[in-house]
Amino acid sequence: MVFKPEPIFRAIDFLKEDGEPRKVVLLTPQGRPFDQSIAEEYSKENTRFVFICGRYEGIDERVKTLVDEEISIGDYVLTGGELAALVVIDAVTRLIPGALGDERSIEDESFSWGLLDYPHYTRPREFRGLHVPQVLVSGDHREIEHWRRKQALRRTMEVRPDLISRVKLTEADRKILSEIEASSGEDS
Ligand code: 4GM
Repeated sequence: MVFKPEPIFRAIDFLKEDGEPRKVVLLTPQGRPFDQSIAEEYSKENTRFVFICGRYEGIDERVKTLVDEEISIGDYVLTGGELAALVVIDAVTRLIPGALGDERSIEDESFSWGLLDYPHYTRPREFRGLHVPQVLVSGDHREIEHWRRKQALRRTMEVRPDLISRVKLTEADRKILSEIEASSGEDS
């Protein structure tokens, strides 16, 4: 089953009656692959968004004349575009200043941008025989930053090596990467 054009054209016409500019996004498996950089881009666009969500096999091709951009959240098919729209809305709104309280550390995110996150630990220092790594309780902030960057680089290398090539690595990063390679197999 495919959505016919008329209800979607009417809905968009209705939304546009107030004359406010809007960016119209269609969620579809054929769209531009959604990622953090698109989330950043959208969060800075000072406009309203309309998300068109198809169902089953999609929409009448003519609906695309209403669309500014087609987005896909991943290489799989959903029964409807609604969950894909929610994913985009969630990833974008958390980047809008004030949308989250102080939960997000901009400094932290820019530090690890493009890499996977480093491991996090909370209190207590020991839980059921599982210990927080010593460096994190040392109070040595330079050592802690180094450890975190190394963990982020290591995880990314192991799980998503494709991401490494897209990150701007510093000299210090390259040094850490060679340390990781040299000690592969060890536990540090
Ligand atoms: C076809 C055309 C998005 C199917 C438009 C939507 C997966 C995604 C649908 C549509 C979807 C995705 C509905 N399935 N990967 N199904 O982002 O809205």
